[in-house]
Amino acid sequence: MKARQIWRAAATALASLALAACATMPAAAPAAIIPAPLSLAPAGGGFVVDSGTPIVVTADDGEARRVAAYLSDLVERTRGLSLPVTNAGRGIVLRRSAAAPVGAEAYRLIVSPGGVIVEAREAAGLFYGATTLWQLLTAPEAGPSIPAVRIEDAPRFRWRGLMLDSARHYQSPAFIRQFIDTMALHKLNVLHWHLTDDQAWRLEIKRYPRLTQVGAWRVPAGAGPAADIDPATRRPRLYGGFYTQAEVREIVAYATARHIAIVPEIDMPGHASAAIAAYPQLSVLASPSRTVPADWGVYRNLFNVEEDTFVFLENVLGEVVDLFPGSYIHVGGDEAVKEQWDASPRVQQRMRALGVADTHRLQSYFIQRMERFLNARGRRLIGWDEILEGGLAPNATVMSWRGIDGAVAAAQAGHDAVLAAWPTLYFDNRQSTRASEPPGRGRVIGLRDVYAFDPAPAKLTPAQQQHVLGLQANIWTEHIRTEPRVWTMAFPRAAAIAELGWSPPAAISWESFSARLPAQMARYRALGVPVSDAELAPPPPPPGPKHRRSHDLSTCADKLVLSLEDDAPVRGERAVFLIDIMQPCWIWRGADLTGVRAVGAEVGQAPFNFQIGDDVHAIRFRPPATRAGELEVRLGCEGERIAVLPLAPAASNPAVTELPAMAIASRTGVHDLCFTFTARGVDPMYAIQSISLIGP
Ligand code: TNX
Repeated sequence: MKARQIWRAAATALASLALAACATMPAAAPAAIIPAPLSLAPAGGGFVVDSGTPIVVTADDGEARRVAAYLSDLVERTRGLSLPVTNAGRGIVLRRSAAAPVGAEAYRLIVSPGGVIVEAREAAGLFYGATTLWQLLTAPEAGPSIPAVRIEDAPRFRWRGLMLDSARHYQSPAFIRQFIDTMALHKLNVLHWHLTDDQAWRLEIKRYPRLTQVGAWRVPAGAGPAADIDPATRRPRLYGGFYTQAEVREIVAYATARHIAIVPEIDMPGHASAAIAAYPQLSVLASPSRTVPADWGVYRNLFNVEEDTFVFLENVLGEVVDLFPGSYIHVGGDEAVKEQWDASPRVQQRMRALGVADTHRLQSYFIQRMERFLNARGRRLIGWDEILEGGLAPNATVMSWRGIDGAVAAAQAGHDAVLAAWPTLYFDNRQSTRASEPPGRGRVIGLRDVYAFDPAPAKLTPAQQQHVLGLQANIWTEHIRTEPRVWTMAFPRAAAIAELGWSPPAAISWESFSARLPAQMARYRALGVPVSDAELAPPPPPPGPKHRRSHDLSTCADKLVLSLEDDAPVRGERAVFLIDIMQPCWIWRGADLTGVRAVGAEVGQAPFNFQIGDDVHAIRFRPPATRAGELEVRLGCEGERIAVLPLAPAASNPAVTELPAMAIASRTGVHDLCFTFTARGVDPMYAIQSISLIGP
């Protein structure tokens, strides 16, 4: 007991010393709170929290008791302290109070030598106050004593979100819950859940069981998966999964308890191939494909506009509304190429009957019908910015992904908007040039780029800015195949989204944010969440003078650069290539050829599984001289060809193959080496894994 008191006194003294030292630093830095609070005033002394410190709630406040239990559990898991929840005593008081700051999400947090008080008008505010307290308890300087402080806090925006694509790749319910947990610790409050797409339908709909029986399963693209025979069916093994309604109800309750609204997305009228494979009568075509496709990109498949199809979609939305209690239902609306509608006599006939002049207006008619259905059930429709084309539904909210123009147009028309702008808020982009980055889109969007996103663009007048509900980042998962990779792509970039969405403009400072980042990284470690260390890791050593991986080379153009995962082997480690699929061509700038006698290469093949329409004809190759084709090495892309490496050894190996090195004439000095493959077509597409210059 004695020893403990002395330790406490020492800790308190240390803490106040630390505080004195911190007084000259920016206010937000020592507290290491992300997102930074609206206001924070350090005070004298501190309060010791140790095992046994009670969390005190009034007996009749069930909400406060729930927040207390949540906080106690979190502190136990991440600090190893066990804080009992009680109805009396000196410790951490959680209370709802009419004297608390105004706003459902606002709270006040006071730490003084006498104890901690978290107060808010509503449960959400209390919850956010508790997460801030948890951050104080897990800041690097958090010893047994937390420094005295007074925090008054409230969010800048109402919509602070992440979109997770569970269609392209499936994540387990356990993952979704942990993802929700982690969002909540950032005061993020919207999970936009992308549940249907061309490549899968992931939500159980009782009335239409084939949506998940058929629509949730596909054979992944490429030769590897095609040859991976499932002994049970003697057909290629299917990839997929879906969420049962029971699982969804659990997930929704879990999110609700963490003050996160789930906005489900049922994509229409495009991105509909999986639904059409399950119920071909929904198609514009007479005999559509009965299998769920596995290519990425934009399919031409649209729902038809028969009355039965609207009834089908309304029945689906009826079940969706029953499952998801939040205000917003997302109906997609993106990338609906109108080709099939334009070409179909039956669709044209329906358009005449409906009095709709063109197919853009038909999309508008379609979305408006869905809006009427949702509004009648007390819900609001939200869609991607294409729902502006052909006329916006009267009460719709626009999710602006093609830059911020959709938000500008929506706000000008008096509609609400959410910013989800490509490319900065697209977390399928890689976050550094390191070869260890998970696969993704090739553009580099680092933490700092995300943090620099302006959620109040000057292009919007102050009145229009009132219509911006907030922002979200989108985690599209074409190239994010596994759960650990979702973590890495999402965090800590989502911490920047949280701060942009919550903190006041005056608190937005990269210097301050990056000073708070190490504490946040320690929290991720304590939570067991495998996030990206791209921002804090030392820069990778410069690539060697004789060996380069594709990520260390430049692409010759910047058309559609992907960091693409090999499709083979089907199980186990796969190679990742940096490749511009519209112009597969790599440059090693300034290669020193002095003494180099031969060039070697490791190459892999990626299935060309991209629906890019006529753009595919713009991908050009030089003609091959041999059956399997060749890798050609030139001095500059139009210059002298100095080596030809036949691809025959790679032709029968779907995984990475080391080609025999080819001798080159001796040269001196530095040169730009250009690498291209000869080919007759795009599929499969060869890619460079690495190049070696072989010396004397
Ligand atoms: C465009 S953004 C899409 C998605 C893709 C994404 C890939 C939007 C509304 N549609 O279907 O997954 O690009 O980055």
